[in-house]
Amino acid sequence: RPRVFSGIQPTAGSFHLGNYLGAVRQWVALQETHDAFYSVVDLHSITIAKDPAELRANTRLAAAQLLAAGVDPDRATLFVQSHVAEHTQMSWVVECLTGFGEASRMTQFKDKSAKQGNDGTSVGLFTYPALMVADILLYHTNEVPVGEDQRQHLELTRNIAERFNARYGELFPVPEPHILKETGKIYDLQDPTVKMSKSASTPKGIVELLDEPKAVAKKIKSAVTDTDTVIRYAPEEKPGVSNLLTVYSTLTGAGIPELEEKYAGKGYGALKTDLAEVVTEWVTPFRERTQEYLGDPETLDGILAKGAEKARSVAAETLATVYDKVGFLPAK
Ligand code: AQP
Repeated sequence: RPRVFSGIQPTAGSFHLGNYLGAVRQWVALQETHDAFYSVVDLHSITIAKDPAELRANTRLAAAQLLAAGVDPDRATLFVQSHVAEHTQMSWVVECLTGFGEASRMTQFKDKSAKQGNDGTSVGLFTYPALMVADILLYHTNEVPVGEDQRQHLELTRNIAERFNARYGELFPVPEPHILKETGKIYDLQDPTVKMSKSASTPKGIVELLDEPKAVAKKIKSAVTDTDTVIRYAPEEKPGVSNLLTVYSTLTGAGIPELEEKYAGKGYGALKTDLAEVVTEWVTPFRERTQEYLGDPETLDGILAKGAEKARSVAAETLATVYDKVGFLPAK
């Protein structure tokens, strides 16, 4: 079976609709056909200062949400990144294979560091993509299900895999991004020209999956559309309506043409009211399942311990091979 690896930061507290439709939904689908490794990437989340107690709680919360979304620990290996020390060890090797200029060109770093200023930007934010490359390579990953915003980091991963293979001898498959055209970028409800994002969206622009269902419905109903009234999928011309149609279509399985036909001659109000119901019906059981997992931390921690053990066994073998190829003297 081909391998997939992906990660999600525990930073968020609640996942948002973009995380789910862009990434986590694909994780659930791919565990059926692939050997899947999914991680709550807590190491990644401290590039920006975090309250320790909150980080710990949010790590469990992220794992609970993944399980509630359908990640099945019998099918996929679910683990916390910091439980597998090989990630940081591999990361150093990747850093030494990455050019300073190459890392400086990462747009996510440029955007985030511009916002935080030089003194507010940690070196960890700069080396974040190297850690992500390490995450992926450790599992000999073939495919990486992520949102569009991760494409550049995936491109870097491919380059590093090739560079390692060329310098030290063939070891890593060159991983492919698994980014869906339809849902790779879910847009902010208030500004449908930018992605829905934890750090940049306003509270009205982002649907948090653990929000009160009523609050979710209200946000959908007040989504920004346009001054026209026609319900048509046209991302360039009508980004707001198109974004709503994407969410509607993905959550219900109805095709976009089918939805365009259903709402022909009806106003945006009808579309929003129905979509609010669709999303509410999805988030309500999701919230309940998340609470159930959180209510049983022993079971949750047990799943994560088992996942870490499995991940560690694969990662340790890869790291040993990497260390050997790089030329480190084995410890006796
Ligand atoms: N708007 C989005 N549309 C589609 N996919 C998205 N992803 C994030 N936003 C969208 C994908 O979700 C996965 C997890 O991302 P993360 O670990 O970076 O989580 P986050 O911090 O909650 O994501 P944000 O909102 O994007 O945070 P900011 O903007 O603050 O960095 C990834 O696969 C990502 O592509």
